[in-house]
Amino acid sequence: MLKVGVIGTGMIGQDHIRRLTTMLNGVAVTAVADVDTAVAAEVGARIGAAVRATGEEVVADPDVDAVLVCSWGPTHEQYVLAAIAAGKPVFCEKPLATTQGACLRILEAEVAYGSRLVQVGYMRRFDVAYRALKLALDSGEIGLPLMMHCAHRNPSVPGHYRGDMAITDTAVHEIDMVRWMFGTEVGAVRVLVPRHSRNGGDLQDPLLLILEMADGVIVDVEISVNIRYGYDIRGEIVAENGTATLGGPASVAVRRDGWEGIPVPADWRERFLQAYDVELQEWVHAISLGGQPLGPSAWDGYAAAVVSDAGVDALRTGERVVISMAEQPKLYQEAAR
Ligand code: NAD
Ligand code: ISE
Repeated sequence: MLKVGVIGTGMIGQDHIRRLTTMLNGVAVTAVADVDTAVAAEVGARIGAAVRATGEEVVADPDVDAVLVCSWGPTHEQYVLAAIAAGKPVFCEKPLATTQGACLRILEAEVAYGSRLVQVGYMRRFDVAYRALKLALDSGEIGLPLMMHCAHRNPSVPGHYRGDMAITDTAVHEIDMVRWMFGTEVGAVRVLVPRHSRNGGDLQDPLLLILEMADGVIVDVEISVNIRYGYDIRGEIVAENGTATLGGPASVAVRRDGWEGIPVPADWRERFLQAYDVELQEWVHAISLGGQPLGPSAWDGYAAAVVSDAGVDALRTGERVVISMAEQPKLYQEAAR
C-alpha cells in the first residue's frame, strides 16, 4: 500500500483525494496540509488522515511514502524541492512552478538526486480521446501533420484568475500536449487578441495562441475562459492525406422534438474524470513497484514553463517570440511516454 501525503486540499486536492480513497487500488492518503487549516482539518477528519501544520511536515512524515502537491502554483517549488531533498516521489499538479528559474532549480535538484522523482499533472496524455488521436497520427494513416486547431473553453474562471493565466494556467495544457503529440519542441510563439468578450470583465478574453513547432507544424489555440455554455476542449490535426479530430467525451446523443444534442461537461473535473483516474493509478503502480514515474517529467514541466513565459511576452509585446531552452540533462533524454 503506497502511503501518500497531500499538500493543498482545495478543488483539485479534494478531487484527487476522492479518487485516491474511493477509486484507485494500492494507495492510502495518510496525511494532509493546507494553509487553510479549517479545510485541511475537515478533509483529514473525513478520510481519517493526519493533519499536518505545513507542507514540509507532510513531506517529512514517516507515514508518507510519496507526496501529491495540489496547492497554488507559486508554492509548488518549495514542496517539490522538499520532496526531492527527502528522496520521496512527488506528483505535482501543473504548472511545475510559475517561473522558469524555479523549474530549473527543480531540474538541478532532481539531476543531483540521480533519478526521476517528479511527475507533473499534465493529464491529457492519459485521456482516452487524446491517446486515440495520437495513435491515429502515429499510425501514419493521415500522413505528415501540417497543422493543428485547438480550442480550450472554460464556462467561467475563479475571481483570482488574472490575464496571464489564460496562457500560464489554461493554454499550458495545450503547450504540453502538442510537445507530446508531435514529439518535438515549440520553436516560436505569437498571440493574437480578438475582439473582447463582455463576459470576461476586464480580462483579455478570448486569446488566440499560435505555436510554431520546431518541425514546421503550426498549432492555433483558441482560449476562451468565460464562454458560459460549458467546458469544451477541441483538437483537430490537419495532415497531408486527411485529418484526425479529438472525439468528445459524450457517449450519448439525444434526439427529440426536432432537435439533436450531446451533453457538454461543466468543468475539467467532469471532462477529464477518467484521465485523472488513469494518470494517478499509473503513477501509484509505477511508484509502488519501486520504479520511477513514467508520466510528464520535470523537464516537461520546465519546457511548458518556457513556452508559456514566451506566450506571456508575445501577449505583452504583440511580437513573435522565439523559444530558447536550457540544454536537456541526460536524465530526461529518454521520452517520458
Ligand atoms: P484551489 O484554490 O481550489 O486550491 C488550492 C489550495 O491550496 C487551497 O485550499 C489553498 O488554501 C492551498 N494552499 C495555498 N497555498 C498553500 C501553501 N503554501 N501550502 C499549503 N496549501 C496551500 O485551487 P485548485 O483549482 O485546486 O488548483 C490547485 C493547483 O492545481 C494549481 O496549480 C492548478 O493549476 C492545478 N489544477 C490543475 C488542473 C488540471 O486539470 N490538471 C485543474 C485544476 C487545477
Ligand atoms: C485549471 O487550472 C486547469 O488546469 C484546467 O484544466 C483548465 O481548463 C483551466 O483553464 C485552468 O484554470
